[in-house]
Amino acid sequence: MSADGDAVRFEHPRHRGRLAGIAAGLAVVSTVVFGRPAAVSAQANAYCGGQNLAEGANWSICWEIRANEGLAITQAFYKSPDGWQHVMSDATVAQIFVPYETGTPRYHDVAYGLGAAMQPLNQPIDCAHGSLLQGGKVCREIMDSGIASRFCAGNCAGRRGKALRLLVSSQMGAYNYLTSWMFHDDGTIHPEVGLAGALQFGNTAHLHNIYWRLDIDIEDPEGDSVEEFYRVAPVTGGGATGANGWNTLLGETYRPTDLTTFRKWRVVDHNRGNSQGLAMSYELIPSPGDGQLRAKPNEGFSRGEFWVTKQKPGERFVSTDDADILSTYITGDNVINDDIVIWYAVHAYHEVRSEDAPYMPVEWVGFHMRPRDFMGRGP
Ligand SMILES: [Cu+2]
Repeated sequence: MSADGDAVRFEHPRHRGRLAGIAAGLAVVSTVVFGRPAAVSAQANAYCGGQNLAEGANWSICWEIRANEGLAITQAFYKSPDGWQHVMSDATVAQIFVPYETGTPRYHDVAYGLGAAMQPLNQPIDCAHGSLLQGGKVCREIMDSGIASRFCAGNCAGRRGKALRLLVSSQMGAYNYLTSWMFHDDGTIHPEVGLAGALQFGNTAHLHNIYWRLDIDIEDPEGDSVEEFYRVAPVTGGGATGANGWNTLLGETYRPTDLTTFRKWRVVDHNRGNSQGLAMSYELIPSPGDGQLRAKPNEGFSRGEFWVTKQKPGERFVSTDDADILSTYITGDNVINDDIVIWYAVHAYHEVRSEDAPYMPVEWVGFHMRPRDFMGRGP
């Protein structure tokens, strides 16, 4: 599906300066159906080809453009020392919710259409070492990602890392959102949104709450569970000792971030072991310094940063101007040993500064997912 052929057609609320119902905009998005992975060790070329197949930095990826979410990663396979392995089936930015501290406006940018608002990229500036695809609106690039490993014992040895990156730019009113997915050669996935453009309402403070939707499938869609990490310091240790563990989330739910316990989450398949016999997983690491937003009672999607739901066709969005959608996906289903979807929100507080005019320096907001016992050793 292309953004041009299936764009959401309605007046852009950011241009009107007022809100209106746009729920109808979500209805026009076509349903994309994927087959199940053919077998362990398949690669993305079993699902897509041409410009929609991106390969490099140990990754093999399918992507497409959707009217609402913009850039969607539809398959991701990683080549570990153990061979090609399936990591992810579908991943998108599912909402950018932008409430202003004065109470209004409260924008729901994915409902308005990040894909419909995509703009051509400028090769030397936006995509210096990559290729422009989709009529110049998508940049595919292999990037240098710095020092990847280093060890010294007499002589020093190191490895330079690289990453496969896909990037698009959407102009939403005065704002310009850059959607970026970086796939590092050590298996780390780094989704980011770059906040750029110009200020929409002068110096009014506001938040950009960015929700990602991630269908992580460890080797196959089945058999996945979600676990939450904690670190505690037993009183008996006098502060000198610590202990940690993982708690399984039993049913569909939402969870807040918690820096005091080093909270993070992982999608784990207890039916799939690495060459050391450990359950294969991918973990989600919150960004340090990220805050929390608990908004209006009818904005239930703001009750937590991390959500887990059972995978169901059509459950793709967080909210519209009129509706809290994500909360309605929490229906009590079990999420143990199943095909599950995780949702993660990052909150960027924008206290306007003089340097934001005339054009804002890009502020990148995101998080990391990385393999945990996914392979038997490091790359
Ligand atoms: Cu802002």
